[in-house]
Amino acid sequence: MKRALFGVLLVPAVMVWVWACGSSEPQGPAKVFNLTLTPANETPPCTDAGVNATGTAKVTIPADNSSVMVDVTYSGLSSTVVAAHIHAGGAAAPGPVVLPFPGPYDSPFSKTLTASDYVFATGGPDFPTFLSELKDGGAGYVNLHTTACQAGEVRAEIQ
Ligand SMILES: [Cu+2]
Repeated sequence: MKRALFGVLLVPAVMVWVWACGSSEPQGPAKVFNLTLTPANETPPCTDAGVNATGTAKVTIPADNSSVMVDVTYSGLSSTVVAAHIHAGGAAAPGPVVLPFPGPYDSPFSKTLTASDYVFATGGPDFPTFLSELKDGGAGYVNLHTTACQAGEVRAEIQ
């Protein structure tokens, strides 16, 4: 009787322990976003943007939130790409740069960013938590900056 009771209590205890450990590190399934970068997504749009400016960004975040891979293509931009980033924030407003991509930026380019590339926004989450928020959508955006559009020429919210 005592032994049976112990078993009944032990099973939920183990389940709670497994659940607690699993949630102590922000993780989830891998996620892939296929985004279209457009001038209209800039806040505000750059008046000097190329009339045919466009781009794509494939953003891949693995299950363990250890890195984010970004594959970018673009065409029709007004001028040379001088910087490319993931910014924190929603689609409606500019947000801080949190993951600057190292150059060069010739299309197409691929970058893999890890915690050492991460620039903490004031009061912002740590790197794996930020990636977990990116997976949920609406927490950051890809932005390409050019000579003529220093504040950004094409942009896409990661969602
Ligand atoms: Cu930027």
